[in-house]
Amino acid sequence: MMEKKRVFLTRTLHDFALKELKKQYDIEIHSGKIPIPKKRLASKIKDIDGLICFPYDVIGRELIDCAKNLKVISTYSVGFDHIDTEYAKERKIRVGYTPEVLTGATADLAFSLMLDIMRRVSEGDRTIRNGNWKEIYGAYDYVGTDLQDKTLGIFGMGRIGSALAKRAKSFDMNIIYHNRNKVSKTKERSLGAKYVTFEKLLAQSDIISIHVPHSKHTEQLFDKKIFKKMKNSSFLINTARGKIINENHLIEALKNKIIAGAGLDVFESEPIGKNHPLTKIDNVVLAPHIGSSTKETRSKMAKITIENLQLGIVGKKPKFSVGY
Ligand code: 8YV
Repeated sequence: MMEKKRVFLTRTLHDFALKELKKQYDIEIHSGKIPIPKKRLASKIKDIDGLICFPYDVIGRELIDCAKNLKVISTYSVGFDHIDTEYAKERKIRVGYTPEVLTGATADLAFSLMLDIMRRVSEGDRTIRNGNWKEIYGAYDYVGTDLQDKTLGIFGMGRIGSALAKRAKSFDMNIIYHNRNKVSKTKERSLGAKYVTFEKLLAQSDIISIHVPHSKHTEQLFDKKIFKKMKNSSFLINTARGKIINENHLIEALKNKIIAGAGLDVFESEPIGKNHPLTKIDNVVLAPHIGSSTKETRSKMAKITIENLQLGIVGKKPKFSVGY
């Protein structure tokens, strides 16, 4: 009998997914410290045929070099900035990822951060919980900002950016976007979105929502120079990757009211604790990296992660494949 192929998971997945994997492969799941320590992963990757990983597992060149039989890296994420995909390709290792299924959930979260920061929902929740709601608010108290008629600037008009535009349209917002390439005229019309340069996006938006991948081109792109180009009354939303923003500069910009507020689901280094400087600022709403975190979406992601692995492990192109 042929020996079963070996698959290693850096963290557990849904029961249905494990059951499916066990039918075909010899699987091992890391338990204990998350993320898996580098050394442990390096020793595990040696003899496996397939790897299932997560965005906090750094799969660099050195680690890939430890692999002798690896055919596929299947990440449980749409982002793949944690994987050296160029080198994986060179080594003929397929890389699978999970776009599409998490588009709606992530756009919903971006929208809820925008609503929350502009209408001060979490801030109000803190006010009540801290016992600071002493009298009914009057004409000038606790005012937020309308979404309707405001200009939403979408930075990155891919799947998630487009889904956000669709939502914003029904809230009567004006939508502008910046992207490496303009989207088709038909798509622009259906989304009611207008292409602008990056400079115009910064200058005209009342809210900027980030939907680009993290790469060497976008690393720390949003820094103090950029914040100065944004309106003082504007809000910044980030559900993409924390490293796209210079967090220290953002903290300064929020404290000094260079911009009005921010809604963040991602951070330079995660998780952040209760003493992180961002937790001391009122004009920011924080979420613990939950963009894709709905029951429905997370199980769809597991299904695709497995499908990608099953294809890649026999040398086929994963259903959603990076590079080749
Ligand atoms: C995480 C994400 O994968 O898809 C991405 O790129 O960052 C998230 O969906 C998820 O939180 C599991 O860690």
